[in-house]
Amino acid sequence: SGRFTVALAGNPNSGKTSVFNALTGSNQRVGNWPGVTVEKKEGKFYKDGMEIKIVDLPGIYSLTADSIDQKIAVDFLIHERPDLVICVIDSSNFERNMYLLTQLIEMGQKLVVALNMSDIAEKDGILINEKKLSMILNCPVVKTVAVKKMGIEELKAILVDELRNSSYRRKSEPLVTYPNAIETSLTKIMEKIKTYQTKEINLRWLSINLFLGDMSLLKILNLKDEGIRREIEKIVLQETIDLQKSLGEDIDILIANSKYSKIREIYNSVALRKSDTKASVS
Ligand code: BGO
Repeated sequence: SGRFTVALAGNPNSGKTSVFNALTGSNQRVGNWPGVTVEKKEGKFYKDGMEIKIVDLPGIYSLTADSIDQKIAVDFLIHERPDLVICVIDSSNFERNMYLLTQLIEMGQKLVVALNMSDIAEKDGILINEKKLSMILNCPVVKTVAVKKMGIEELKAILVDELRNSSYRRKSEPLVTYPNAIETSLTKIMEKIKTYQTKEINLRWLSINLFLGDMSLLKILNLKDEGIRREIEKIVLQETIDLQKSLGEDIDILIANSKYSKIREIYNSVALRKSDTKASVS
């Protein structure tokens, strides 16, 4: 029993609103995110003596802070620390949608993945092995067709299980690794900032995003004074310049490339295309 907060994340058009409606029914209220005119929807459902509040995050492609919607989502995850995040994936656009998911994993969020639009994916001849995907991502994965309310009861049951007592333990090795030079710089920054760590902020995720240029994230750390903040900023900037010089490419491109190559590798190992089976038969 108890009360829990679950955030609903996903790309625009992934079917997030449909999942939200299917989970919460008429038990919803609409307001605004603090300080902005972006709509905030909350709803809840009850199951097995638990009250599960669902907070619908804005539809986003990424967790970097370069749009208001993305900043709202990141701020909520950092400061409100939901008990769990549902990541809604449009299965018919798996690789594109997986980008946000890799960031949520990197951030260390406790996750349940809803492979939505699985009817469209299957019509397109794409069959995703959700058991295998679950093993790779180390979190539950459930297929849904939100408009038809398919998979929603299963999703609710999984949420209850996960909130009670997750059988998934976060792996210590990261899902996505970056070129060696970047990893070395990340380690250096993590060493530098770890004494100022607050809350359960994931230092690797934080360091990656400092390299992506979001210095405002330093606010999360418990820095003693302005001098330390400036010192860290200086180190990050110097490392960034050195990396770009030695790798000959912008660091944000290299980081995105590593994520996409991991996503492609995952997709190739979990997705069966109907044309593949035809090809192997003939
Ligand atoms: C329209 N399967 C299928 N086939 N469609 C789905 C599924 C699913 O699993 N889930 C959602 N949809 P949102 P975001 C529409 O609105 O929930 C559909 O942005 C239409 N509208 O019904 O809004 C869903 O919140 C006219 O479709 O997504 C919606 O993430 C013609 O996907 C769309 C056809 O879902 C986006 C569809 C006037």
